[in-house]
Amino acid sequence: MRIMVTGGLGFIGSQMVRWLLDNEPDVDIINVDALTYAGNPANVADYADNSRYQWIHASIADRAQMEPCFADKPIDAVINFAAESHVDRSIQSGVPFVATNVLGTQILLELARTYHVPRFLHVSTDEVYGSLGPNGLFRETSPLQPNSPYAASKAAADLLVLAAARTYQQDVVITRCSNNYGPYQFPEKLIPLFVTNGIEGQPWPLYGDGRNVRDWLHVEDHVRAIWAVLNSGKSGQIYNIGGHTEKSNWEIAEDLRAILGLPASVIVPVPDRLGHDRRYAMDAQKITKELGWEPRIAWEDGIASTVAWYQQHEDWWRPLKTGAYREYYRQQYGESGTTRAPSASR
Ligand code: NAD
Ligand code: TDX
Repeated sequence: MRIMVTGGLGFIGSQMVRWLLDNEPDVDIINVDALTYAGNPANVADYADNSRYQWIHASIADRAQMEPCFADKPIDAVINFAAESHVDRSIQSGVPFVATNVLGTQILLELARTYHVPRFLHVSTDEVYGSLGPNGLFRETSPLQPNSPYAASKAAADLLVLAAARTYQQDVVITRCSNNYGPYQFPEKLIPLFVTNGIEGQPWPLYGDGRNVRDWLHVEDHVRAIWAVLNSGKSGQIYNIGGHTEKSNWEIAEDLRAILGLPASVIVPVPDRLGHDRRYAMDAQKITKELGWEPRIAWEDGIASTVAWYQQHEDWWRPLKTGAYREYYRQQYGESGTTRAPSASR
């Protein structure tokens, strides 16, 4: 089976690449990745010479670059991870988010149709559903109410994928997952940012009152779910994926403080993210009932092994926190790392 993985040099896509090469001997992978700031060949360095793996440096938003990737040899499935993925960056400017997440998805859908790719799996997110109050869960039938430019671009892409199913009977499936954590996550996201700042002796900028809630899932459980949906999901369907692990950002900080042995003073409240969604929580019964998928990695084990990974892989994350990222960080959080002004990201 020849699978095109897009965004396979990022956090989740690279986990998919490594997992497939380790566990599915009949799968060959073409990894199409534009190598943005979030893409990193080091994420698949151990697999770069594998005869079943190939990386093509191309943007999904550029049809001329993408067409040869489809024309070369038949592809059995596309798994579309490629995206601009960071909410705070989308608050600075939504333009790259629309280009990759919306236009890029449409270009992929059209090429997959032209070249008769039997199945297209689109990786989406819980953020398309908007924000919950203290109770309730997102279901696949919940309305789309995205709030950030990032979430709106992901919701737009989902609608294009569903339109392709309806209009052309294209075989598509959509997965919507909650917040992932694990190794190789770019240190702009909450957990790797706090862990690496903790190791460096830097403060933890906690937005607003720190009571915003996310539902956390280990990235390995996410890629197992994607594999189940790719193989057995019903055409045209959406599958929620969640970890049954709701935690406020305060609770995350407290768990990380306990593992790293840091004082309470490491947590520094900073001004809130604009339009900050209060709570995400997934009802993932459909994928469990239909496909038998369930999360396997308990939070306590997953977070301990994740922190250990960052402790053991300073060579991976230290270079990422320099250069252009350092500039972005200064813009977001100020020189001290604690003076974040909401207007800085307007
Ligand atoms: P990431 O930012 O770590 O990686 C994105 C990858 O896509 C990078 O390798 C980047 O180089 C590549 N890319 C960006 N623009 C591209 C383009 N135009 N053409 C080709 N490649 C391009 O993101 P991630 O956290 O691994 O997320 C992967 C997918 O999963 C995204 O679609 C995201 O919306 C979705 N998702 C993420 C989470 C999460 O918690 N991280 C949760 C649910 C869904
Ligand atoms: O410095 C920080 N301080 C802080 O309090 C950062 C970076 C984040 N936060 C808060 C904001 C959120 O409530 O932590 C929570 C998690 O933030 P992010 O790691 O930026 O993730 P989130 O905005 O929830 O989005 C993530 O999950 C859904 C991914 O980045 C998306 O790609 C995915 O779709």
